[in-house]
Amino acid sequence: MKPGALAAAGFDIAHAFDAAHAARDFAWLGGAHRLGILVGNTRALWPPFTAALRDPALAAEVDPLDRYAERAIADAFPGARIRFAHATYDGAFLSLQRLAVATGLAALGPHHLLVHPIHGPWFALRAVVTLDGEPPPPCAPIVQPCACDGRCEAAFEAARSTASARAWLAVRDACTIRAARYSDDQIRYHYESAFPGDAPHPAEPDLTGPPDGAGSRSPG
Ligand code: B12
Repeated sequence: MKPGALAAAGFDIAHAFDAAHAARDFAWLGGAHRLGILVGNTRALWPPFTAALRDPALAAEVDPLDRYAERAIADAFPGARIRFAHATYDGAFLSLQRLAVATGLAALGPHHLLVHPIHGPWFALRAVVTLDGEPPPPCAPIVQPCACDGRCEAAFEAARSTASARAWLAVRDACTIRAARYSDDQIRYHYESAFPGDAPHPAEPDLTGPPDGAGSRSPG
């Protein structure tokens, strides 16, 4: 495990948990490894990722951020089992948000975003890694860290009938913990690719179902 390499690549969240304990609720985690690590990022990802994008081969990928995350996380954990947030396993995404809640990384808000005591909703999950090693003691879920007046829920309800990047950004912006807000550049990358166009349109995809992958860059 090379935690320095992980942080240098911009993945500044490495939340260790007891994988054997968590596997009681998340059967897909079951296996020989006892140490689990949820890997994610905050706004710290942006400088190293944009520097890596100077590589034309990476920039030409359909989803450069997913490829970047796969390489950097595999590099940091040689030989470990890595499951990614953007990939499907047996046809389904892994419920990494629920794993983050169960292992005490963050709380789930009514807007379906995880809220971290320091970063608020301004962080992403990229992968869960399981490997040999001594896990920390099991950690209870944390209490909701934000002083929410329900504004995020109202923004979520307003956004879910649209495919508007602005409406979805308003959901995250409604959170009272906002010091770690992404840079404009990072916001543009995530939101304009996830929700192209700013007005609802009948031809736009149904947001209640999972994305079909092609052309939809990894959410962050
Ligand atoms: C599919 C998906 C979507 C779909 C949601 C479809 C749906 N009905 O679930 C769409 C394309 C709409 C979407 C949108 C966004 N997503 Co998204 N998404 C995912 C993904 C890849 C899988 C979610 C999933 O199906 N999990 C499996 C099921 C079994 O888990 P679950 O716990 O039962 O379900 C959870 C979610 O599905 C969610 N949910 C359930 N119903 C709905 C309905 C809607 C409309 C939305 C938005 C979410 C949602 O709530 C559940 C509990 O958390 C995850 C990555 C991951 N592997 O977790 C990212 C993820 C949840 N998304 C994320 C983000 C940031 C976004 C966006 C902001 C996009 C962006 N620009 O970055 C938006 C808006 C989200 C918001 N609430 O404001 C982050 C959340 C980070 C955080 N702090 O919590 C994740 C973890 C990806 C990441 N790299 O970090 N997403």
